[in-house]
Amino acid sequence: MSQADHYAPPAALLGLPVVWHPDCLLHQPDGEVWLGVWEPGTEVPARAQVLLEALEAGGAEVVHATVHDDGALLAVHDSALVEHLATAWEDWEAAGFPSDHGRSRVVPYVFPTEGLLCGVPLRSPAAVHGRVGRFCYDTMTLVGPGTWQAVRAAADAALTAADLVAGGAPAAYALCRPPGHHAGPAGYGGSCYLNNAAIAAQALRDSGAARVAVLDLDAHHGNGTQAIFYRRGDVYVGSLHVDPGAGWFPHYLGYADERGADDGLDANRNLPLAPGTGDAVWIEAVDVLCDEVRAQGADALVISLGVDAAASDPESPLRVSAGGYREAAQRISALGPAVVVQEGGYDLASLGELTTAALSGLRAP
Ligand code: SP5
Ligand code: ZN
Repeated sequence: MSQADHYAPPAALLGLPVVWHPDCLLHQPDGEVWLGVWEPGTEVPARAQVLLEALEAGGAEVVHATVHDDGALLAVHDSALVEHLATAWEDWEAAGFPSDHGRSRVVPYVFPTEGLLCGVPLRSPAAVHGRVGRFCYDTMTLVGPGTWQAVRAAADAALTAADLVAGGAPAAYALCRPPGHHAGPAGYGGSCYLNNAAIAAQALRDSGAARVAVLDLDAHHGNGTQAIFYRRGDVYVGSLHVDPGAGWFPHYLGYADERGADDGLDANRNLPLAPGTGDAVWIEAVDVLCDEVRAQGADALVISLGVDAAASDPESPLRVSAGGYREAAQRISALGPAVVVQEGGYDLASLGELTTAALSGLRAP
C-alpha cells in the first residue's frame, strides 16, 4: 500500500448533517443543447457522487432526506410549472419522440417571448413539444426519464435541511442535484428545475423565522431566487456572480440596479464581478452582503453554495480558492443558523475539496 492509501483527511466536517437522497442520481440530462449543438454537458450525476464521498471522508454525518408534500414547492412555484415538470417526460414519451424520432430528452424549440406574443395573452399549447418553451427558457436544461424523481428528491433534501435548522442545528447542508437557483416562480433553465434554496427559505419562514436571507455564492446570478422574492421584504436575496454584462449566463439578469420592488425594495442586491476576480475582491463582496444582512436583520440564512466560482471550474472565469470559500462561509455563518444548498460546481477533480473547504467554515454543531 502506498502512503496515499493511509491518508486520513482531517475530519473538518465532524457532525455536520449532509442531507442526501439517492434519487438525485436519477436525473441524467445526457448533455445540453448549447448554441444549437448537443454537447456532453457538465451537470452530471458524478458530481453528487464525488461530493458525497468527499463529505463522508471529511467526517460529515449523512442524513437521508425525508418526503415533504407538494405544498412546500407550491409556496414558491406556480402549480403549472410543477405540473409540467412532473408530466413532461411521460407526455414526451407518449408522443413518440424518443422511440419514433430519436429525440431522447425533452427540449423546447418555440419560446413565447414578448417578441412573439406582442401583447396577445399567453395560452398553454396542448402539445408537449409546443408547451415546453412556456416553462423552459433555454435549450440547456433537458428532461429525461428520471428527472422529476431527482428534482423532487433535491427539494426534499433542502426541506429536510431546513427542518434541521428550524429545530436548532446551527447549520445543515443539502446535497441537492439538480441545482435550483436559476428556477423562478414559473420557469426553469440553467440546469435548474425547482428552486431548492427558495423552497428552503420559504420553509424557514413558515417554521417561524420572521426574516430570512439568501446569500448566493454560485458563479452565476441566482435569477430564479431573485424573481421569487423580488417583491417581498421578508426574504433578502444577495448574489455575487460574474458580470452578466461581460457576456455570461444568464445574460439578461443579475445587474446591480436590480434592487427589488414594492415591499421588496432594497431587499435584493446583486454584486456583478469582473471576469478574473479572485479571493480578495470576492470576499469584500461577501462582506458587503453580510453587512447588509446585519443591518436588515435575519433570523436564519440560506446559502446557495455553488463552487463554480473556483479558478479550476470550466464554467466561469472567476478565480476563487478553496480558502476563499471557507472564509466566506465563516463570515456568513456568524450571522445566524444556515441551510446550505448545493448549486453549481463542475470540475470533478476539485469539487470535493472546494465544498469541504466551504463547509468547514460553518459554525460547528
Ligand atoms: C447552477 C449553474 O451553475 N448553472 C449554470 C448554468 C449556466 N450554464 C451555462 C452553460 C454555457 C455553456 N457551457 C459551455 C460548455 C462548453 N462546452
Ligand atoms: Zn453556476
